Amino acid sequence: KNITLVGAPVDVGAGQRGCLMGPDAYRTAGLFETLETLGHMVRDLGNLSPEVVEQAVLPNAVVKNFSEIASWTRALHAYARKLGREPGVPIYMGGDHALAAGTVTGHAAAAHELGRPLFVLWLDAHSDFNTLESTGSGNLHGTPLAFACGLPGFDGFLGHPLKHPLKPENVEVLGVRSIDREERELLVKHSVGISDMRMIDETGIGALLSPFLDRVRAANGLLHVSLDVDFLDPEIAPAVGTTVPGGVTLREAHLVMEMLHDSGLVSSLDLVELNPFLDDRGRTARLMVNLVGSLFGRRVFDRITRSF
Ligand code: DIR
Ligand code: MN
Ligand code: MN
Ligand code: MN
Repeated sequence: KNITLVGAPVDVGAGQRGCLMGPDAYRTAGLFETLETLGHMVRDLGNLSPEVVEQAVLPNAVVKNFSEIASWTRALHAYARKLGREPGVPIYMGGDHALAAGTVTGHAAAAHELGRPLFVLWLDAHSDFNTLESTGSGNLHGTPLAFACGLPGFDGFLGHPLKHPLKPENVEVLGVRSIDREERELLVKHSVGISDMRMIDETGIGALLSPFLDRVRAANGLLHVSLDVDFLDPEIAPAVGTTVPGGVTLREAHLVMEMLHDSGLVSSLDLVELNPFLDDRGRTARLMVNLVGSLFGRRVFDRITRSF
C-alpha cells in the first residue's frame, strides 16, 4: 500500500496540553520504519501548522479555543478531501481528537465525490458526540463526531454548513464507557451505532466488529478509523489525559487491528490523544505503533491453524 503520514500537532481541543508532541513521538517510536518493513511505500509529509483565523461569532461561552480548532478543521478538511481522492491510505498523527472534525468530514466529502459511502469506526472510551451547546467541559475534542454527523450549531468550524454529513448509522463507536448526560440523548436520538464495554464483555469484540465490516463491504464503502489512545485500558496505555479504567486489552486491540487488516477496507486512519508528556518511557507510543503494524499486516501473536 501507499501510506502517507501527516502530523497534526493540535492540542488546544483537549483539557490538558501535550498532544502536540504526538506526531514526533510516533516518529521516534518508529511508525515510518514499521510500515516500511511490512513492505509498504511510506511518505511523511511533516506537520501541518494552519494560520489561526479569528472567528467573529463565538458559540456558547464555555467553549475553549474555538478559533484555533476552526482553523485546524479547515486545514485538515481540505487536506483530507484531497488525499481521500488519491489512491493510498493517509494516517493522521495527532494531536487531540478535535482533528477528526477536519479529517472525517474531508474524507466524507472525498467519498461523496468518488460516489461511495463513508463508514467510520470510532475506537474510543468516549463517544465525542457533544455539540457546542451540550458540551459541559468546553473541550472541543468531545465534539468532532457530532459535527461530522451534521448536528446543528457547528457552521463556524468550516465557515459554512457541512455539505456531506456522515450517516449516523454508518458509524460504529466501539469501546465506549464514558458518555455525558445530554450527549447520551443525542446519540439515542440520532441512532448512532454503539458497542460499549459491557457489550464487548458479553459478546466479544470480534463478534461486534464483524457485522459492521460486512456492512461496509456490502455497501462498497470506504472506512475511516479514528483511534483514540483512551480506547485502550490505562494499564497498558497511560499516555492520555482522559484515562477511563476498564478499557480494551492488548489482545482485544490487536484482534480489532488484525480484523481490519484482513478486511482490506480501511482507507484512512486517525491516531489521536497520545500525550507523550504523560507517557512511561515511550510505552504508549510504541504500543500505538505496534497496533498500526497489526492494522497493516503484521501478526503480533503467532497462530496455529489446522484444517480438519
Ligand atoms: C467529555 C470527555 N465527554 C467532554 N470527552 C473526551 O469533555 O466532552 N475525552 N473526548 O477524551
Ligand atoms: Mn476521543
Ligand atoms: Mn462536495
Ligand atoms: Mn476518548
